[in-house]
Amino acid sequence: PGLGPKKVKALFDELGITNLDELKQAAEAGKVQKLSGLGARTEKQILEAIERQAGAEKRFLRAEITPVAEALVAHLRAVDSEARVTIGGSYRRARETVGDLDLLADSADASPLMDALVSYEDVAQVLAQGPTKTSVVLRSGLQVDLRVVESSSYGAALQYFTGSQAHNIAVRRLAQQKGLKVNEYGLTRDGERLASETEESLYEALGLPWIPPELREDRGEMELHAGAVPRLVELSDLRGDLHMHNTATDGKNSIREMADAARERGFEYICITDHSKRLTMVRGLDEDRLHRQIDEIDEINEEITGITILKGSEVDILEDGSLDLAHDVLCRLDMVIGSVHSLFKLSREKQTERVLRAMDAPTFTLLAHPTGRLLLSRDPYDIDVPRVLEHARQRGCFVELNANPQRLDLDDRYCRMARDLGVLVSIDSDAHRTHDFENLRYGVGQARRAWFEKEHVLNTRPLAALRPLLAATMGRKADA
Ligand code: DGT
Ligand code: CA
Ligand code: CA
Ligand code: ZN
Repeated sequence: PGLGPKKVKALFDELGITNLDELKQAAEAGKVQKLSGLGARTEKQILEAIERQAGAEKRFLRAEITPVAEALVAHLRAVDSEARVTIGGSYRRARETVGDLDLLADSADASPLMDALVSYEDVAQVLAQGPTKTSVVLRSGLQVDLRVVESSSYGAALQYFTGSQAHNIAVRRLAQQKGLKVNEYGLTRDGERLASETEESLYEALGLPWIPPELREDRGEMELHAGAVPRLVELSDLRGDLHMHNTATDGKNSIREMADAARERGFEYICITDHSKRLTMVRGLDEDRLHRQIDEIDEINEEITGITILKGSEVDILEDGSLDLAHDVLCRLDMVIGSVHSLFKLSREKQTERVLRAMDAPTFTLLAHPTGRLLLSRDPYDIDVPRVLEHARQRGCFVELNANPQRLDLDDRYCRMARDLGVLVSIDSDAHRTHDFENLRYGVGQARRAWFEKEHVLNTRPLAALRPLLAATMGRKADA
């Protein structure tokens, strides 16, 4: 901002600057202020603007800031035990990444809460402190805004600061159609307050049921009638986990340790799915080792109680769409996961054909992390997901919502598409250690954003109902 064509020309002609990085370096070296017509003030403004942009673009994985956010809320609650403290914004909507944290509290006296925030040990910088809003930056670079409102407008403020902006715009449009006005203080008609204390009252006054935060994206939630709001899937609905590793390849815990930890979480089953031989770096299993692992799991199942270990494999999908392991060993498994771990740069056509062909293998059960994205670091590979989902429907196999917080793949939009097609989605931890079962909560958050109810998720099925579904993908009837 503030750089007109003349200044831009001077920067280009005299310093050869063509991008932001070069501009930043030149400004930091004091070269910009020496140009005619620019000066020290402009240089300072340039540096500030670059810093703002860098800050504005930085986002955080939800999983990475969850412990931070929870600790901060606990800290504020300890200061004012009467106050309600809620995290709004994208965090409350369970978005996979979060730009900043929007905290909301109600209290007659805001200052103890504001003081507690600015003096919090993790705060690196105080941007603003006031009676209604305080903003700080934590050491990680995460910005936190705290707003304190009166109890009487808590619901309206929570609704407003939960967003999303698109949802709020739709809410405002609906209010206007009804001759009402809505803002963070409440819903009014001709200046008279109709609703503000709770979110429920606000939505009700608009003729809407309470809308779960995960749905507030202007993706159809404004058309929901009372009674039609989905009963969104919950973490406690999961009966098992179908994708995990162990010490045989790149996992850190043994099969037995994984089973014990899963049983402690109340799971009825897990499926062991180690990598296949093409992944030499992680000592992927070849046919011989997989045969032996199958025997080993049979033995462990004889010994343990309270949980069933299913036998699986995460088989690499090779370039031509064939699977990395021979048919006869795959036939001994309860399920086969297919994964793309190589050749991310194939053309859209080739990548799509590759995956469709893999799904046609007679033993194919579940497509893992279908787009290969790594949040904040790697884009998805180019693949026609709607075609893949339609193929899954025809083939009668399943797709994964990989709950590793860096993946969350399929994403919420594609999950919604799978749901609408009737393709069941498996929410899996892809655990490499027992602690990774924690991933599942982030997967469930993403699933809720896709309007998933329990029935849309494969691994909410009890084992007895799961077995025939898995068996059918492998062309056989369930074992008795
Ligand atoms: P983020 O932080 O980028 O992950 O996403 P949000 O959704 O948390 O966005 P943020 O922090 O800018 O604002 C929090 C909520 O406050 C947002 O979801 C809706 C509401 N809000 C903020 N600014 C505006 C605005 O200018 N217009 C409207 N309608 N709503 C706003
Ligand atoms: Ca935010
Ligand atoms: Ca914010
Ligand atoms: Zn895996």
